[in-house]
Amino acid sequence: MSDSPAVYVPAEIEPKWQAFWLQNETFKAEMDTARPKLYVLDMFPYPSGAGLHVGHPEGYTATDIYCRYQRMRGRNVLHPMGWDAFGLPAEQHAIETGTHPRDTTRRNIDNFRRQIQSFGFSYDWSREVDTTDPKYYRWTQWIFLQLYRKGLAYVDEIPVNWCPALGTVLANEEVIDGRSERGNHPVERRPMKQWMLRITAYAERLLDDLQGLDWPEGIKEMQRNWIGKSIGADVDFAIDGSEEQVRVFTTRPDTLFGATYMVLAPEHPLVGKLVTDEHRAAVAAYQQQAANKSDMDRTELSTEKTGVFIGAYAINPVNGERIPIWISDYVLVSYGHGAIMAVPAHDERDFAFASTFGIEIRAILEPSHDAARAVGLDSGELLKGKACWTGDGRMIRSANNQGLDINGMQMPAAKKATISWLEKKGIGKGTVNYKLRDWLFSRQRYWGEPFPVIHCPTCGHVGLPDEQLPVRLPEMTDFKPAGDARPPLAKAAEWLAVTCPQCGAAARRETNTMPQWAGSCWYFLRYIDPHNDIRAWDPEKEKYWMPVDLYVGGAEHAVLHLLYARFWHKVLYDLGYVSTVEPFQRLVNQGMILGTSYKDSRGALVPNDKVIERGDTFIHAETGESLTVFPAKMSKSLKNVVSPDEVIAEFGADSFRLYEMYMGPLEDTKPWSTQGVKGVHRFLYRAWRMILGDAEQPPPRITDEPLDKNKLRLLHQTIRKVTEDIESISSFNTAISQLIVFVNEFLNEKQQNREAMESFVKLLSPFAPHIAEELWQRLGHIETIAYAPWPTWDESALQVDEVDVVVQVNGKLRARIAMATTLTADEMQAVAMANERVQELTTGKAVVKVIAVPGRLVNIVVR
Ligand code: ANZ
Ligand code: ZN
Repeated sequence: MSDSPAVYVPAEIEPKWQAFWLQNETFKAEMDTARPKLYVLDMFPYPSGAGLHVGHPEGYTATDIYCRYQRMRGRNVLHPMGWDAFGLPAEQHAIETGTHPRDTTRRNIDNFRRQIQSFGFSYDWSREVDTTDPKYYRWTQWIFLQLYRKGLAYVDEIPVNWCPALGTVLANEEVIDGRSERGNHPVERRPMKQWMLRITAYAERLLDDLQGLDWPEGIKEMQRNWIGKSIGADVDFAIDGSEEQVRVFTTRPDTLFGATYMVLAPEHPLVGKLVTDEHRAAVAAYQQQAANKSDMDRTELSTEKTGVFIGAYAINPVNGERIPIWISDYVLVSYGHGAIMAVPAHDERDFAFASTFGIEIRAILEPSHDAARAVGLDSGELLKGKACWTGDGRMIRSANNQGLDINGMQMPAAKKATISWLEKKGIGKGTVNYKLRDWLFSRQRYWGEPFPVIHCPTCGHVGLPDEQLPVRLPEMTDFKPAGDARPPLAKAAEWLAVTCPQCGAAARRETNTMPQWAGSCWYFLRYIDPHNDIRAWDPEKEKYWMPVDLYVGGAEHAVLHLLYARFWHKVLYDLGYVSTVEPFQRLVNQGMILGTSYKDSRGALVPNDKVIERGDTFIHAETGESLTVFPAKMSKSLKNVVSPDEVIAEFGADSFRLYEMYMGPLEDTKPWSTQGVKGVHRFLYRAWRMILGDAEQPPPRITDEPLDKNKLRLLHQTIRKVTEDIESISSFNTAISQLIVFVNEFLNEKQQNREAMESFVKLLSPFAPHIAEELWQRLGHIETIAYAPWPTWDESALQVDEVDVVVQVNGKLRARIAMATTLTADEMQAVAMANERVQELTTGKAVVKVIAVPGRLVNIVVR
């Protein structure tokens, strides 16, 4: 072959095979009910202007290995890729430069596609989706309408972060200490009409169904915490001298006898009614101050407790005591009922508050001696109101003359007894609360999906009929917000005007757009049937391909994306559009890849372009000071971002892929090292040389002559190890180690066994597919290796021969032990020393010398 390089040159083979796969549609997936399917999904990227970073190919390589392996095992594999392309950066770029977000997005997608294809991933490119394509978002809008018609989408007036200086609403992440992250301008909370999705209606199912998922336990736990189910009770408190009542939610109804005051959220609707004239001014001032704090800051345990007394008193229903009512920002208006009964002896935040304001602290529960001792609690202090105890214990001081006596009970029994007493009296009941809030689903942005909803003066909100989809984004050149917190779309006058589909009156379109999460809530369903213009997807295809069997991506999506997608999926399930309750059966999180950074002796960070390598040390280019190396998150400012394009140009895609998998278990955080890439590159070079030779080494003769026992065993060990490691998904690194051992053993032979070489190439192919295709072809195959049958191992070939080894102590025969013929002298010695009889004779004595003759004898000399 004239175009055959004598040595391994990735640049000469990789683009060739990538073109081959694309032209031949090698990885095109077709529904085939005769074959078992496998749906393997990557979290599709946001195509940023910066291009791919080294974290992307980590997960993509892992799924690619799994897919290529499973195809060779005969599975019908669906493995698609697409673009999550709506979002803020393209819009900000548009505001700064006037470039339309669509153009920026298109350019970035082209660059991402080029980069991803340069890795040789086995995607079915005919299924590519782009969330910003009207052909795609038509169906995002359609799903929204399904939610809307089911009563799961509604408009509510809720506080948003409004920045007057920037003239825009900011996301929580964009606000730092009450000021805008960009520009440091003051931000205020102001109520605005927003679209909300009723995810809370699915809280219980989102929680329950986690059970059946093959996900990392940590991610499940994060979802559980996010949903935050609390079991407790609602209790109604009468107000002294008023008809009003205040309802509180408590997880500790057992502590009612210790409730010595009550706290309302500053925004609680009853504050205005209950406040006495004397306290009105102070209360108003406090409310003002609380309005500008985030919920996060307010509930922080460590922050100092603030608040004011409003002059009114509630009646504690268990003992009739008057307890003062305060407002404080540690009580959130959005949780429970926005009001609490405060039990300072048994709740940390209440304890801090009561201590600050001199309110009575009354213990009503005593821990056991052991429990108190374990944390150094002095029970005497607790009883005197000088300490707080949040654990379990025996109830004290907790009885009234109206049929409630929980003294002596432990917490669970006391809770139960109190709840049934409250229920009998009609002043409370057992309830469940969730931390999960409804999902704020509108953004005041241009570059997002328009809502398929209009506002009619007579009909109110009207969802558009399906025929009117998609509602396309209007052409605009000015993407700045319209001022006064109105979104940019409010300026598209022509686009805004519509007729109401219900009554025909002149109406206006909704000007908010959907958040970036929308498109990623269902993209895995569109991949199934991406070109369908009649439906979002075909039900038969959905039944065949769903659920996603394996989903790989970063742990940063542990909660929001994965929860939102599960929510939509359940709604679609209830409507009969999908056949599985959950979308993603198995989830694996890839770990972060860190860069290399440097710091000087004072601990100051030194950007990488100011560092010079001197042998094994690193010095500051300007000061000459020697620097310490440490792994750190890759960042532009540290100039330690590794560019995939450069690594591929230097070492090739196969080396890149192999290196990222060789760095360690998939889930671990790992530091990048270009030295490491060199190492695996050398391995690939040697693999090539093993089969085809190179400039110094003539190609071996490929024969059918049988392998000797040791080589045969190594071959079968390698097949087994690589197979099992790929199945685990996590330990690709040890599979690669085994391939390296194989090459070390087989390298430089004048003659190679065909079956061994072909099996090796197959085992290598999921990891390094370009070189594998090339070697496969040069071994005489015409078809792609992508569907060649995966090799299987033979248990009998793994068997190790054993011989009886004679074990002597001081020259006398003491034992005969069966040992594998493959053991080294050291291993034989270890086996001999572990023998019971030998131990009897050697313990307490000094071992002077050990002689081991492989396959024959071990002699131990002791004194
Ligand atoms: C009395 C009590 C006594 C409480 C005690 C706790 C310990 P989780 O578990 O997170 O659901 N709470 C209720 N509504 C609140 C609100 N809107 N803002 C801030 N705190 C609120 O927490 C439930 C507990 O948090 C409730 O139980 C209530 O305090 C408080 F020894 O009631 B507890
Ligand atoms: Zn109308």
